[in-house]
Amino acid sequence: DLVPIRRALISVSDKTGIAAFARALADRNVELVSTGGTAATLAKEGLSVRDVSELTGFPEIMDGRVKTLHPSVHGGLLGIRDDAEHKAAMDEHAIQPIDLVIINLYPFEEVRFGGGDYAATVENIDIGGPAMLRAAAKNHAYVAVVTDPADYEKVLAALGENDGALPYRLRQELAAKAYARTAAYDAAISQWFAETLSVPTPEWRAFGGRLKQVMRYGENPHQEAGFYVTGEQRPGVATAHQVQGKQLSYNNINDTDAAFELVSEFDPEKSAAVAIIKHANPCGVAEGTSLAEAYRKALACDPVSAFGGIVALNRMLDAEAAEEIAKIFTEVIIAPDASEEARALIAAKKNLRLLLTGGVADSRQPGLTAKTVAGGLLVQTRDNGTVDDLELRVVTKRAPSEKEMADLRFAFRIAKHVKSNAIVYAKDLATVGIGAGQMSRVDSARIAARKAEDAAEAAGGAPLTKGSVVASDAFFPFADGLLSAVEAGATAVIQPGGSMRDEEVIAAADEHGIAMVFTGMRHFRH
Ligand code: 93A
Repeated sequence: DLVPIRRALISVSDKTGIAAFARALADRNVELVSTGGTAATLAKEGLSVRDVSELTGFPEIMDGRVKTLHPSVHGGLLGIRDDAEHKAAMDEHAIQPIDLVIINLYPFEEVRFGGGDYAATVENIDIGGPAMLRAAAKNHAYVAVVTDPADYEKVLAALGENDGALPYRLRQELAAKAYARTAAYDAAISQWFAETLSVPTPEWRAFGGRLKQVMRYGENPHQEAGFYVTGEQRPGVATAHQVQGKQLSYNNINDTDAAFELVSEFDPEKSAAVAIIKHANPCGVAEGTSLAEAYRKALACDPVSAFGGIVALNRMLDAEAAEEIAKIFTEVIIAPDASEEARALIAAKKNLRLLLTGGVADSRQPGLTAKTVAGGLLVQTRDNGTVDDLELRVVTKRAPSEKEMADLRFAFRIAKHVKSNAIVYAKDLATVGIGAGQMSRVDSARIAARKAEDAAEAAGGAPLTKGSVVASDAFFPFADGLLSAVEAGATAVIQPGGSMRDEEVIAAADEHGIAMVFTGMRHFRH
């Protein structure tokens, strides 16, 4: 099952490590054939390399759009070496067998996510590269295909161990990798079209990202898991730099994402914002003039749940905030950046992971999200609606005061990131009670109020819901949810509106002197 490697075709956009790899092949008397740019790179390194146009007897044309798309190349990749007819065809047309191809593709993802314009993005759709990858992978019985520079060393080691040949098992593994790459590549292209046209793609890039990390386990220890990245350059958990601490777990990644997406709703130029997340739901969020102040306010919402939580910040972590956060057990901190002093403080807590993103995400950015169901995949555009872009309509006799309005906007911003049914009490730009994930809205309202009472009791004060405002992610179907908020002490309400019983709910609000605004936008999150 060994294939001796005599001729290699090299065509790479990412030229990392290619010269050393090619040199090692040349040292094993492997003939090198290459496309224009790659051939030039290798020649500059003093390697003797044949140009692919010499092999095809045809020049590269159309700015390289057609350079390897030729029967001499594809015949050399696809020919079954011990099939009489294939051999006869190869002889008749002077097709030389290619035993090894080393290809990585035009950087479509980099150009796309790097802000390349339409024409540049289209031009970076590689056609010849994927064709060769797929051809070589199909004929893995006779050909080895390498597409990841990380595999160069492995291939050289195998050549060394097998006297210049490559074993079947390795060729199979490399073929699998080649198809994973072309699948992800085409998925990224279709995804780009879908986003450009602002419609979910019919062929979603299902699991089409690149494997970034294999987790010890998934949501539970008996489940296996991996983290795939799409290449989208959105500041967040996938692109962040981890400064310290052990590997993130599956749940950590999920929660860290929820945390950072939430603080990304807050413009760092306007205020410092902190979110503390547990099980993908916030248990405290606040804005402040400093991160430390915002953190203290966020923590006061539900200090019990915050234990072992994930903390996200919208500004550079400073020493004062680092000191505050380090006071209780925290799993992960994610922030755009961290000062030297803050890093040193965090370094003393070995197990605390610190992730730096380089910035906050754009909450208005379009995009797609996906979720699996049995036998399928649900795809939708990202919920990039923000309260800032909505026209809030006062529906009650009393209009909210300026202060109430600020808290209402704040609360609705948070409600978007709380699992439905979501009820969020807020006061002074801090959450004071959050009810999440209940099957009935009135239960969420009661839980939120009770959590506020618990927190107040622990702190020895009056429940913070007194004189608070409340946000609901979807309309109140009945007046009961609203009445429960009134009972807790809320003075103003923000909700989408649109219930058949809106009139009833508005009347109940008026009766209690409550100010209420409708957003016209719902933020379900399941
Ligand atoms: O424009 S292509 O789709 N047409 C081709 O025939 C072709 N052959 C190889 N792109 C093609 N390639 C790609 O060129 C390879 O996948 C590789 O990414 C790149 C290497 O070009 P160069 O060696 O000129 O730098």
